[in-house]
Amino acid sequence: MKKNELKNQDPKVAALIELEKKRQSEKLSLIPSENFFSPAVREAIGSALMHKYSEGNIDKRYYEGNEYIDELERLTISRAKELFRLPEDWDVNVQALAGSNANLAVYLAILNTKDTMMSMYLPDGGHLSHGWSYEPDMKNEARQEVYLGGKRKVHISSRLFNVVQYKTDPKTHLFNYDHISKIAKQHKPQLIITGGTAYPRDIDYKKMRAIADSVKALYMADIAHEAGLIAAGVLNSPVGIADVVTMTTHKTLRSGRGAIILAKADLISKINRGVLPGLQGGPFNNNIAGICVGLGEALQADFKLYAKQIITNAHVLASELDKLGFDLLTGGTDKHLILINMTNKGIFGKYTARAMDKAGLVLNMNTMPGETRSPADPSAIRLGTPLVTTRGMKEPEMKLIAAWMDRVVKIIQPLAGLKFSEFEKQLDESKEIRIIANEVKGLCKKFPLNF
Ligand code: DSN
Repeated sequence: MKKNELKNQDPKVAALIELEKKRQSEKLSLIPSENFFSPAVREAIGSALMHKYSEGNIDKRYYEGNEYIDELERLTISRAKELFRLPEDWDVNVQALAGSNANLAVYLAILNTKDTMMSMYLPDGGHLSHGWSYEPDMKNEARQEVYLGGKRKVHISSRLFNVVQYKTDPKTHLFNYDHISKIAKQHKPQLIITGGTAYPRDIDYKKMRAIADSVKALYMADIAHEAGLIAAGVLNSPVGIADVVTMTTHKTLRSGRGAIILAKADLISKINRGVLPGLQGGPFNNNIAGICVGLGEALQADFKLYAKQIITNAHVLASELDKLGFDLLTGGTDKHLILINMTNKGIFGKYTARAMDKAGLVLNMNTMPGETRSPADPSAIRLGTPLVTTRGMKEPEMKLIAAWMDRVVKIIQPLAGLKFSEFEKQLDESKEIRIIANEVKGLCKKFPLNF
């Protein structure tokens, strides 16, 4: 390949890539589901493996020429087994293209249409692929103890299955296992699911197992957010406790985009058929190579230090924000993510998230337990520490981030009543926001990304 091939052939795409690299370099991603991959992971993802079709499983492909792909998939599976400390009778699928596909493949393997699944209510921190349907009357739903689904069947899982969703405790916003158990006994689901995107606390997988056993349900733990922390042994692991564990590979696991499914071997063979031909065509072998390299990195001793630092950073950030009067849901965090109810600050998630972004602090608006506002303009913001920790940041930098967030909120509080377009205009004209953005950029320069 000639030097600057992309730039010469397609300068428009090349320019967009350069702009995105600059954006990533000069702003801090605090989105808890994002991370930054090593050059080795990125090299594997960009490799010749992307050209190969390999529908099927190891040694049983529908296409010729898969001798090296078989070796790669075998190696990836063996690293996943080691990293997640799999029991002898468990096995692995690494072919699902994304977390939602991984979850759907599990449903295809173990449920019949109209079966009942029980998962966490999405505004409380659950995930779309756990049967989400939306009910526009959020205020009424916020008062109910259990969610039986809304009018808009948003995710395909809500069209295929009967979905019951448990909520967190209305006061503490923590899992109330007695309450979950009561709902399970009432609704007798075939599948119980834990996991999601915005629950800041660890989960007692043994209690969930007992609840599943009490109603003879299978139990799936979706650990997409926590996979790296669980692999490193700094959070509880559901492996060997749940029947199935699904995860994405690009969050705390830092292994490029994709998904992994872990389950007892007899279930994995059904799940393999759920992935292909149930849902997908050929796996993305280049992504599997990225996952393989990332798992290799996660098996090194320094990954445990990284995982510990993610949590230390989240604790420091949470405690600083708490001191500054931010209303932290559940009072803090056990892991990498923090959820903040912005109501007491008089400015909600959408406005806050956009203002933070203009100041170089990239996070996202989010719903929260007891949410009464629309998901398009919810009450909360969500942030986390995986990517800033990858950049090498530690406790002192977390204190800086909290102080910048406080300054941004003070700047925008008087603007809360404006229409969003007018609000954005004011942000663009704000000298104070520009000053913070420059300070953030200065910190980013000290912790560069290895492009
Ligand atoms: N988009 C992911 C997250 O941000 O948590 C979940 O799919």
